[in-house]
Amino acid sequence: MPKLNRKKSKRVSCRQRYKIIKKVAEHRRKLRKEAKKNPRKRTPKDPGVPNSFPFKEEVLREAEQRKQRALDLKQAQKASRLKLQLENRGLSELAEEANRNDEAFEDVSHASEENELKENAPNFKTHLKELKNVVENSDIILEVLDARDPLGSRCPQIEELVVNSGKKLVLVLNKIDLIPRQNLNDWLTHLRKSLPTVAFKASTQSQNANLSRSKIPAVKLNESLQSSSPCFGASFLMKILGNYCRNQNIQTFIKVGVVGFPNVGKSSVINSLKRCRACNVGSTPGLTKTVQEISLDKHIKILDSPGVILARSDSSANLALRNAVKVETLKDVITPAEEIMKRADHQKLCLHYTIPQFSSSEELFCLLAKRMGKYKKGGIPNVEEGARRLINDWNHGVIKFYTHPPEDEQKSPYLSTTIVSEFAKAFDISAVEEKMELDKAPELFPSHGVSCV
Ligand SMILES: Nc1nc2c(ncn2[C@@H]2O[C@H](COP(=O)(O)OP(=O)(O)OP(=O)(O)O)[C@@H](O)[C@H]2O)c(=O)[nH]1
Ligand SMILES: [Mg+2]
Repeated sequence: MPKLNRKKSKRVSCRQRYKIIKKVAEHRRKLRKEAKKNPRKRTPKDPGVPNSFPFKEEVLREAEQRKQRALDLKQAQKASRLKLQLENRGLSELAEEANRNDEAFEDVSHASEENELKENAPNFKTHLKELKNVVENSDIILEVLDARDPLGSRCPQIEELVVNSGKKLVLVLNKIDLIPRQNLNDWLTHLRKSLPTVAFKASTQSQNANLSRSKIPAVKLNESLQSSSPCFGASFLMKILGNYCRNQNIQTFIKVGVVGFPNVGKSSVINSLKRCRACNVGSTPGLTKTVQEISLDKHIKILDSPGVILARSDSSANLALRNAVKVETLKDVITPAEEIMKRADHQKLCLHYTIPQFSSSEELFCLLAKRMGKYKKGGIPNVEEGARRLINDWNHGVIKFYTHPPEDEQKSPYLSTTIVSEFAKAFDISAVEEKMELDKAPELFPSHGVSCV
């Protein structure tokens, strides 16, 4: 009779056995390798005081007192750190206040949009901390703005913090190769009323060293130079930093922090000043994740910082148009793409993509999807892909756009006339400006592009 409840044999095939042995060996090798990389220091065991020691009690009492003293010191340090934190709450308080103000105006319907923003900026807190460190540790702050939308990429919260902490602020109008000359002149006149402003075109060369720098002032850029990759405006910026060192009689060195929205070209500006690829650069927003210190010369050290968006009231569509969030992470690509379509010249779009005339945004996205061969199941054109293409082209400067300075001047409350004149004096900007011959510069930029309001 066959035996019931017969136990299953534990015998396995040789192949299986060797496989397990190999896996175990591999796992142990990996552990050993990791242990070698981060060796854990073993604290030697306290042997204690031997009983035969004549002054055992005194030694023990002394050790106890030492322990208590160390504990007291630690507590005092913690208390002073807390006090300092409360005093220096500056930026975080401003950010919180901005958040509170935003919440007052927020609608329930904005809840999903907020979630999307949070998903797009998962490192907001760490980046904010890094930014605060940069502001605290620098003597001068360079706020990099995108010349296509300078007001949109300006951050009043950071500016207020910089001005209140007694640091000097300079605006760097970057990517001037993407806007017409007249528009650049208008913006420079507008921005220079409040803060020292430098027109800049960062180098877009891909080599690692010897990035070329043009001696021609940035405002004299002409059409043939527009598409070239060297940087413009670096000599002017270095000159006004040098002026600051001279005027303040700096014997050692100054630290210059570079701040701004994501993707405005902060790292590119630093690379152009250093004339090598010192910082990582790319068209993806949020590429720089930590602060990086670079020595420009023996008198100037420059700090690169991650881009932070403090104005939480900005809709995700607006941020997408400023290339401040990754397009791939956007849940709703249709709204920003519709905004682009509203602002763009329809005929230029048709010519650029070689598509027929369209009457609605959906038709345009459909045509673009068909052009790219992006279809969903059942041969339906993928409109989201079409919209995404439009946003990407907008952000990469393929679809040209620029904004105009506002006609009525809105004064920033933190920029008093004394501060403005103090900044101008510290950088002695007018002396350098004269040489730039802003008014005499030839107007060679074509007024191409689509104006956006
Ligand atoms: N046309 C043009 N493109 C520029 C200029 N400056 C920077 N760029 C481009 O803008 C993109 C972003 O440059 P980054 O220097 O990485 O910008 P960032 O501000 O450091 O960005 P995050 O580190 O993400 O905050 C890159 O693709 C650059 O090539 C410029 O003056 N003109
Ligand atoms: Mg960067």
